[in-house]
Amino acid sequence: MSTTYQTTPRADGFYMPGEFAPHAGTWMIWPERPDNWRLGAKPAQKAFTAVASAIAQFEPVTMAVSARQYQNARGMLPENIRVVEISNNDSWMRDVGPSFLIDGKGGVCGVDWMFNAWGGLDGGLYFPWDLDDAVAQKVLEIENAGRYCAPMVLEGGSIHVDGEGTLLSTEECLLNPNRNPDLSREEIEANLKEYTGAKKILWLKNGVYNDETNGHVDNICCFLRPGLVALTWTDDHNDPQYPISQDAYERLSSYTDAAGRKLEVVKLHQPDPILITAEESQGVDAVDGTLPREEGDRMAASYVNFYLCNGGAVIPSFEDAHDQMALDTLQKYLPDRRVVSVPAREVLLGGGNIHCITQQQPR
Ligand code: KQY
Repeated sequence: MSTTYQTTPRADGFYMPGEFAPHAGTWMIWPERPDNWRLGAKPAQKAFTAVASAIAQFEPVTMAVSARQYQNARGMLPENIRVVEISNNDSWMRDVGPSFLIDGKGGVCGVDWMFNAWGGLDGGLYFPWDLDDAVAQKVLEIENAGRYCAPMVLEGGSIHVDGEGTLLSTEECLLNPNRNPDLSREEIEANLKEYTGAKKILWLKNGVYNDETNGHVDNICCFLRPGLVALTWTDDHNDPQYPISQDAYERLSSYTDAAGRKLEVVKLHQPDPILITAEESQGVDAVDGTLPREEGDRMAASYVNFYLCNGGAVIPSFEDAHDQMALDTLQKYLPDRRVVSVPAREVLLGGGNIHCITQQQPR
């Protein structure tokens, strides 16, 4: 049973913990739609299996899967991964799942944000999205967790919190008129505070170059712990990512968090530009209303799109010269975790990465 509350999380003493806090487990959704995932999603299913298996070394994983794909997913996934049937439009649990909250006294509940497929009819990535919009409620129902319905459109990948009152986001995404055209910046900030328990919102301007989510923060910057953030970076002044990361670095360096701390910024150098190949482009079904995957298009590849789990961190690798540096840097700043990398090109081809396909449920 899942109760839907008419109050707000803040009023009831709930807040969103940092991803680095202990988890009860991780939720994911199985990929299948052939107009986003090439070759009937077979390579993506293998990649998602590798991500789920990597996380399952550290904590329980649940894979939500459509009825059509249940037997296939059950057969491909290791036995220690729980498979449950949940209808969906695609496989981005970060964005369609609940933002889980805790009260510090053992209580867990979740926020069910409104979802419009990254922009609705104004630049959104597919139509319809009604099944995705219902995923958060179903997850909370399965977990017997209470539900708060937030009165605004928001994808989980557009926010990061430190669990101590600070929330990071980007203006490009959360202030985009294709999300909440009737809300002002002040009203959006007020909702963020009411539904996550944040006390201070730190705005970056843009997300990663060419990110089809309109610049989700989880691809450019995240908390490693309170006071310490990782930022995607490039030393190449001619790269379109350079001014974006430079602006983010300047803002982060000038901000203090909700506890009054200056932020320490760890730069994670991005991989060299990763372009869609002809073969990859041709493997995606062309369907009106879905974003085309064109040969030569640059994908929004970033090592910041990693996932923290109990005692571990699962980071993307791209067969790029910067892979090892990203792993070594994160291992240095996360000494109490085992950092493992998983090949992520097939996830990237669908428009996101490891963080985008996962959702933590706090303990
Ligand atoms: O990166 C994400 N959080 C989601 C990307 C969605 C892409 C849909 N094609």
